[in-house]
Amino acid sequence: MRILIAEDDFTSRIMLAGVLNKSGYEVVETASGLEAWEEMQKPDAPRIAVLDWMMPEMDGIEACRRIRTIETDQPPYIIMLTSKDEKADIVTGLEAGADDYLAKPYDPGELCARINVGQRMIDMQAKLMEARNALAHQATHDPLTGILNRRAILDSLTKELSRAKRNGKTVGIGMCDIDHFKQINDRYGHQAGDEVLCGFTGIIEDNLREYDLIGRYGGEEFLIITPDFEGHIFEKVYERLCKKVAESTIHTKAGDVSIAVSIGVSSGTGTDTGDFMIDKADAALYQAKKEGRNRVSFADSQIVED
Ligand code: GH3
Ligand code: MG
Ligand code: MG
Ligand code: MG
Repeated sequence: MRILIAEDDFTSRIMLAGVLNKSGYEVVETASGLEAWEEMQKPDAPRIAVLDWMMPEMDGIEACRRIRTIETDQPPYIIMLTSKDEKADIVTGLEAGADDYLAKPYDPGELCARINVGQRMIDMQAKLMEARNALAHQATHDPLTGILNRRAILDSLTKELSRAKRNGKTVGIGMCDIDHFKQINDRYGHQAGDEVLCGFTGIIEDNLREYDLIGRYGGEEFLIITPDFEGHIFEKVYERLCKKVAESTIHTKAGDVSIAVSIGVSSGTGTDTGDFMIDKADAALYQAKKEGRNRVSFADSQIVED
């Protein structure tokens, strides 16, 4: 763990660095508040800072105030070192954003104990952030396939439509439904069916551009969002995806499985709603199924004309 120290007095700085080095910390030494402020703005800044109160140029309080203006979800733990131990000054230090303070001359053992508290706070903060990120991931992803879930892909569609409104471009969506999927479950078992769903999303992801999106709409139905497309390319993307799925073999524990998919495609601009686009894509999907499956049907035929 790296610790930043800011101490203008040379002897005090050497002593402080010595105590911390001895306790196994890597020390970043600075001799003024300004230097400390510069160090703490770096992307890999230390997570604990021990700031002397009285320093020329910029004191510890001002450095602390500035450090607290940095927008981050990993704020550093700041300990102020002060020879002033009057109540009002302590209040000023804590109000400037310090987490703790220690009066000079300090006892090295106490300093290390307080730094350990800081370390515990930082570890706890990291665990909380990890848990928060895991929850956010769970709330937006499908547990089986790992792709976006229904809510998240619909949110993405709303976002893409508002972007289209700003830039005047078109958003395409493809509602995909695996053909005769029930038969795959019946023939190979439900677990193999699950593997096929994962294999299917893998094939699609491998063939999408990085700014295209796929989400699980429900069961064996998936929604693809293709933003910013010109009409003719737009058609080809979905045709290509449909062909790729039909050509691929998905390996499962129950054996190799071939599948096909039907896709209903619609397009919208910023003035359309997601619901309207999905209704149109659903109708096109129904058409693709009716015409024999393993094909793409377009709701807005004008977009495919060059
Ligand atoms: P169609 O070509 O008309 O789409 O026929 P289909 O058999 O694909 O359609 P149907 O709606 O009759 O069946 C869909 C099946 O998908 C039924 C359901 O058990 C299965 N399914 C839905 N979710 C999952 C899942 O998470 N895992 C597995 N293994 N099967 C699923
Ligand atoms: Mg000083
Ligand atoms: Mg279905
Ligand atoms: Mg189906």
